[in-house]
Amino acid sequence: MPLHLDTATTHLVLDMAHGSALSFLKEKLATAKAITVLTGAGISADSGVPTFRGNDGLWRTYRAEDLATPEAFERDPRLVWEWYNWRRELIAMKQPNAAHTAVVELERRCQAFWLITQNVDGLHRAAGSRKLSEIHGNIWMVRCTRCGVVEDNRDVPIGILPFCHHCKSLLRPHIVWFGESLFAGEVEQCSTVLQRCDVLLVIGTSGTVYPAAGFASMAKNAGAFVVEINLDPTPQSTLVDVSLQGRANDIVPLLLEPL
Ligand code: BV8
Ligand code: ZN
Repeated sequence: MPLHLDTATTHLVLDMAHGSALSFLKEKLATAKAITVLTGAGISADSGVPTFRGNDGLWRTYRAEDLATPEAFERDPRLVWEWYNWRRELIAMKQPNAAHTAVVELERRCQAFWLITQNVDGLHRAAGSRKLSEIHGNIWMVRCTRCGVVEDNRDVPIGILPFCHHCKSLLRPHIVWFGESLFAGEVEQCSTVLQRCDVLLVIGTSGTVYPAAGFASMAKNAGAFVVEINLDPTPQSTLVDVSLQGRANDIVPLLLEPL
């Protein structure tokens, strides 16, 4: 597929085969003073973690509103815990992939680096990312519904509701559900790193869930050069400067190769 400039917008849709475009992007990243990365389920797809809205998607077997909402937990905490325990068992056997590792390398190379992930699978942390916001929470963390204590708890018993050992109240996944606000300070932290970055990489997200779905335009409006890496076009593909279509596992490491 040839490199073509869509005159209606300023974004380039380019085929990775175009070495010139690739070296342009590598140069951009190598000279950037501040880099922000936004990831979604697509970056973990190559580790074997199902995405939400793809054909093998997690929502396919379940409906988000039946499970990832405070109302669902209120109504049937056992069902919601069953779903999260099923996902925990699935994710526990997965490893970070080359895209996760490349993001860690970017953090090492760029002083003013920040990663915003929508993923709750913990694979960025497992790969070595430290400058990150897990804005939708982390599937390995639990939170007490009463005293609010948050703990890393990897052995929630299957089929039995977990209770807080401080106050004996019900524990919930420390995850942001639909209709819930992000954790205090996270949106401010995200807007700081989106407004300051020279380059924003948007990797593996369908751009459908807010507030994250608005992050690419926030960075673009603040003057960032925005690169989208996704298997398919998304609602933000026409907004970004460069749209690289392919697997994150293949593309992201390429951007870090020597110039
Ligand atoms: C909020 C935790 C303020 C669950 C998730 C009405 C009432 C209340 C709120 C709203 C409302 N209407 C709209 C809203 C806002 C709502 C929202 O955006 N809804 C959407 C559905 C319209 N947002 C919220 O509620 C947020 N809070 O707004 O607070 C507020 C509060 C009260 C009232 C009003 C406002 C909270 C949102 C957080 C929800 N929690 N996760 C869990 O994980 O168990 S969202 C869920 O979707 C995941 O976190 C996931 O990360 C996220 C986004 O999905 P993606 O990561 O993009 O994954 P997806 O499968 O969609 O796409 C994968 C992409 O990868 C695809 O593009 C695919 O092509 C690509 N891909 C696949 N393979 C590869 C690849 N790319 C590259 N390489 C590959 N190999
Ligand atoms: Zn408690």
